[in-house]
Amino acid sequence: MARILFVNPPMLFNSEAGRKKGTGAIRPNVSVPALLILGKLKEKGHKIFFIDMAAEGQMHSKRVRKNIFRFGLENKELTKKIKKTRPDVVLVTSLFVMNMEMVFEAADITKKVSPKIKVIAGGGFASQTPLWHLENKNIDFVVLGEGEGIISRLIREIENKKQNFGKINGIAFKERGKIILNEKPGSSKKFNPYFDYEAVLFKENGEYRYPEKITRKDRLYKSNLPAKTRSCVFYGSRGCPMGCEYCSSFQREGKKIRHMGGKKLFGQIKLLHEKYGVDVFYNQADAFGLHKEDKIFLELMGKYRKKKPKIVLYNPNAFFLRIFFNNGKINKKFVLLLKKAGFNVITLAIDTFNQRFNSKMDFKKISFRMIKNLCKFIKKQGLKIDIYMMHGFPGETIEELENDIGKANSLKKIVDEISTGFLMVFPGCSYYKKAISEKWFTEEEYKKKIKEGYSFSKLNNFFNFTKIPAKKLERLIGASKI
Ligand code: B12
Ligand code: SF4
Repeated sequence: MARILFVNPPMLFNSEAGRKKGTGAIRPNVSVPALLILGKLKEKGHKIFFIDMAAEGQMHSKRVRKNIFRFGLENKELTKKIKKTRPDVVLVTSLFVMNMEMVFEAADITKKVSPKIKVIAGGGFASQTPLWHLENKNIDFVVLGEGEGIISRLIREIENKKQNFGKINGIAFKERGKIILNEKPGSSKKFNPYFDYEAVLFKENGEYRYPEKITRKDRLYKSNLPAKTRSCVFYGSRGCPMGCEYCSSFQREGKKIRHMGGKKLFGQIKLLHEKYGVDVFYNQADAFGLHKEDKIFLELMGKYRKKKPKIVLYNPNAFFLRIFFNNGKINKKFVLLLKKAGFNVITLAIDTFNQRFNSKMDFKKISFRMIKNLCKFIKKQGLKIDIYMMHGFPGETIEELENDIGKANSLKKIVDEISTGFLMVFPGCSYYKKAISEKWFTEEEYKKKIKEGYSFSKLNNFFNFTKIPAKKLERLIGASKI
């Protein structure tokens, strides 16, 4: 059996996007990949270890380049951990394009401690760009797609004297100087996960890794719970049917929602609350609220909270707006169901009021007036609202943006927060494919700009594919925030 260390690397942020040195505002969160992958490996009898460099060192920030700050444990802490745990294999999760460098650093440090340790990268971003990852000489393998189905086969093969990696689907690796890409298998049909909470939630010294004060999105999401309140995630389904052009995850996870079942999901919350003392929970599933099993989960939560009123649920990645409407009317029952289940902030993904760029909503069926009335109804229930907007779509005109911002502004008096982001083109999404094929930029230019701090939260004129001059775009968007 192998000794395996899973690394969640530090995070990089563009300081111009509001995360300045010393703020510690990186919002690390429990790694769902670590829960799933380590769960699988433990089941197979391997000795597992975990380090979350982002969460454990979240208050530690340093400038790495002009505007780029690194949040997380220093590399020497990783070196120490590797020396102490003596792994045969190091797993590094690579979810975000802007963190690519941190993944490479983790691989470099591992090989510095011992070149014999095998380094495997995986995750949404690694799956979209295996070749970029394997360009790093210290990454031996990339797992493509859902890792829990592949990882134990790969580790078994690494442990084998006569290795044949060619037979494992869903990996990319180097062989005699060549990169071999074994197409990923389709996603598993069912979602029946086992999460290893023990390994991920607690540090070696027994301390809880994810106190609520470091995981909350911002002040709006601050509950009135004590500082030591524990937080965790819940993840009940995979897949999203929406197909947004700027999304890099639905291609990977598929459009069909695979749900673990409402009862089972509720069982996770109960276990986390009763066994591990967790009170605050963040949803991480993309399509939460859409599937009938989510309604079953919410009903069960409502009943449970009568006995356990301390529990709070959040969905900081936002609910689809359309699930709040039924046949042209506000689904009041659903709002009340969320309230009873423990939500006190309703995060609404509007993205844009411009139909041209919004495939999630049909504004002929759900008008702006209806959305405004929904917000009023939610507020009447004593809940807070954070609406999420996205700007800077390819081809967007000043009139379109002004219309968008005008509408968002007229909600300002009702809602508590408007979160806005610039459209960022991620490898794997439709816009990226279009950008490469139509030569908006080259892959090399893209990588260079990432290094310079291309970010979701800061306009980069190189990636301004709208019809609006950068300065005007920035000014208009700045004025729309609360
Ligand atoms: C939770 C989440 C976060 C959390 C991350 C917490 C954490 N420690 O993981 C937080 C809040 C920190 C976060 C921040 C951001 N996020 Co985010 N986030 C997500 C979200 C909603 C879920 C990720 C997740 O847990 N998925 C569930 C797991 C099970 O799926 P998975 O990650 O793919 O993992 C599986 C496989 O990929 C693989 N795997 C994963 N890791 C590994 C490792 C190994 C070794 C192996 C073998 C396999 C493996 O196996 C896993 C199990 O099947 C995704 C959307 C999504 N659906 O993925 C966006 C997403 C990852 N985020 C995204 C973005 C853009 C951001 C932010 C920029 C947002 C912002 N405005 O600040 C920041 C970036 C922070 C930074 N600078 O690094 C984008 C990333 C796009 C990209 N290519 O870069 C995504 C894809 C959303 C989207 N649709 O665009 N995010
Ligand atoms: S709704 Fe979210 S997860 Fe679904 S396709 Fe759009 S961006 Fe991706």
